[in-house]
Amino acid sequence: MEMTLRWYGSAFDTVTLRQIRQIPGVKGVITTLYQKAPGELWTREEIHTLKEEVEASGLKLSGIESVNISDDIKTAGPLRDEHIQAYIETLENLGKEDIHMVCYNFMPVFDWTRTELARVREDGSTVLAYNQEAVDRIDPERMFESIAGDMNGTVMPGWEPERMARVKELFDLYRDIDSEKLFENLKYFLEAVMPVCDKYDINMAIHPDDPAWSVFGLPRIITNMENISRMMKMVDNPHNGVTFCAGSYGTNPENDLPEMIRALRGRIHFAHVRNLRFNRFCREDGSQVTSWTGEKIPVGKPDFEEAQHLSSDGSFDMYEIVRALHDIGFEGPIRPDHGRMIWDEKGMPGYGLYDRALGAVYIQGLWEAIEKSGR
Ligand code: CS2
Ligand code: MN
Repeated sequence: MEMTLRWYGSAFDTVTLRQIRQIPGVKGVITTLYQKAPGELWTREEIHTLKEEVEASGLKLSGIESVNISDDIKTAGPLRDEHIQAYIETLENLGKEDIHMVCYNFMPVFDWTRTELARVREDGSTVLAYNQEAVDRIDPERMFESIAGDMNGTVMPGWEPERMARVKELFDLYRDIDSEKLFENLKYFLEAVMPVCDKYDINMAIHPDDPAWSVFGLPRIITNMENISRMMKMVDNPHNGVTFCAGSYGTNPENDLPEMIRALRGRIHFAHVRNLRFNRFCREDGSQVTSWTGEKIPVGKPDFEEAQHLSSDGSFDMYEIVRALHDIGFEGPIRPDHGRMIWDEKGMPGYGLYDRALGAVYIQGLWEAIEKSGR
């Protein structure tokens, strides 16, 4: 594995490359041209400038998160082919700049969904949290307003104010899109980009839907092993792989994360490792769930909050997650995912410096122990 941190670029991030460079063991960043609208072409010069900036700080540009997919591509709208063409040329330009991993997602309207960006925990830190009752109560068109006040002046991925201003229109676009159609549109997109990925050895790494169930009646497809297998089989090419995001698949406690990782050997191109704590969960029929770690989760509409990376603070067994990645010989970029806001930091919720740095070091500690004990 190659330890990295996500960085949004000097114009958007509160964290600097210099700070990232000082986190023990972090060798690279996962970044993006954050100002680009989905569907827009990334020129080779723009990519080159970004890469130079990263390299000047002593870090590697380890991959892109994300080259976002436009709503026209997701819904087979009138600009689909034009946007796919721009995507192909963007991949070509990335390939020419020696960048070989691209994370993206296929979630309709919203990227990840949380109802709180700053839930206060017992230690005074704040975290992102999700409460199903709050989702059921809220008018989806007001979702952005309800959390915007806690963004600390940052622009959060997938929640760009320009897009959110058109949220009603976006919902209309997806009116006739069910999961079958979304799968079809994903297939169309993947088939179109695979040749350029083959040519430049670019790994496409789809990010799961978060939470791993349908929200506001919108279809969500990248949620469990069955659906990932379907996605990989429908365009059967090793460059068509996944971002294994523990915190996103893990929102459904029935997703056995280590087992999924083992089943995905060779197709995980990028890993996001974080922990969360379930406060309540139940299946759609109201029944109780025992999670893959053996935890019997109190029954109720889902409520979870993000936790420290440490196993002891959340519901996941982080040792088992890291061990599974180690066992499949995972060599790609890995990053701590959302961190808590601690030590009075003000930054993008989930993407401050301190707690993610702690996460990066903890994951490396687990990795070293697993490696040495296996010898
Ligand atoms: C999220 C997303 O879990 C995560 O990493 O913060 O913003 C994610 O990066 C995107 O959905 C990937 O395209
Ligand atoms: Mn993630």
